Amino acid sequence: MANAERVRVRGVSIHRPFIYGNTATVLTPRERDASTSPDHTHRWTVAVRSAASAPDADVVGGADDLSYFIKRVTFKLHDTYTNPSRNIDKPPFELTETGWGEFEIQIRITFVPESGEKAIAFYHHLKLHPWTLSGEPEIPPLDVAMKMGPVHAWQYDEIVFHDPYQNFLTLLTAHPPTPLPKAKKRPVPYHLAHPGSFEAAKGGTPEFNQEMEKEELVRIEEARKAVVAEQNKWHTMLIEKEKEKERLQKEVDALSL
Ligand code: SLL
Repeated sequence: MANAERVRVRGVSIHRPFIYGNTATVLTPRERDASTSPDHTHRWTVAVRSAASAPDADVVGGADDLSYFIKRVTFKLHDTYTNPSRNIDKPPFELTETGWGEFEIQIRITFVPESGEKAIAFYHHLKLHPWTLSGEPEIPPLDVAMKMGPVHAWQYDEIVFHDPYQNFLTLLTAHPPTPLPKAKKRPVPYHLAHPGSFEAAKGGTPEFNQEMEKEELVRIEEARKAVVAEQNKWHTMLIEKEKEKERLQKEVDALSL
């Protein structure tokens, strides 16, 4: 590689949106009978994908091939799995398994060598059981869960590269990500906007859209206001109690004279 390409472009940050998460379905009684692990109840797929979905695809995300900047994705499963550390070296960067329990999956993304970037690692909580509203039983029975359709648990994120090498910057700009759809056309890939997966199943496979970011900002702002209001309430309470303490202390002092 020519030396000029190994120059970092200072002051430049470039990002790539991506999603990570899982989809899970309940195994049919027939699938369970045929399985060598009859205690397994679900089939799930964990994946790292582009945020935008391909038109009419029945998967969440994955419109773009990310292998121009991702070399390997390692999914580190629970120790109950044989060879828990699974390397995926070509797209799609995903892994399908069966099992009976939820657990934390460590996801490690290794970038192409010309990036000069360190690998990044984070966790995803493998979700098998449907999102429920508070007050509902935590985990619906399997036959009910099966009727509710696939469970989707996906997180949107952005990988930011600071001061990238010139050659890596050239590579990234040659692969602009497919933009997310502006407006909501399908259900969103988590429970907040559509409590209960029945609705999700009716609306088809969920997808990320640009409105979700604005909606999240509104939620964050509302939460911030609620925290400030709560702080003010307790601060007022504290001052009142301190005054009361002072008053009572004076009474005690007067009595003990
Ligand atoms: C739980 N803490 O108790 C979790 C552990 C483990 C999940 C979940 C099967 C592995 C196999 C499997 O689903 N393990 O049989 O290969 O819920």
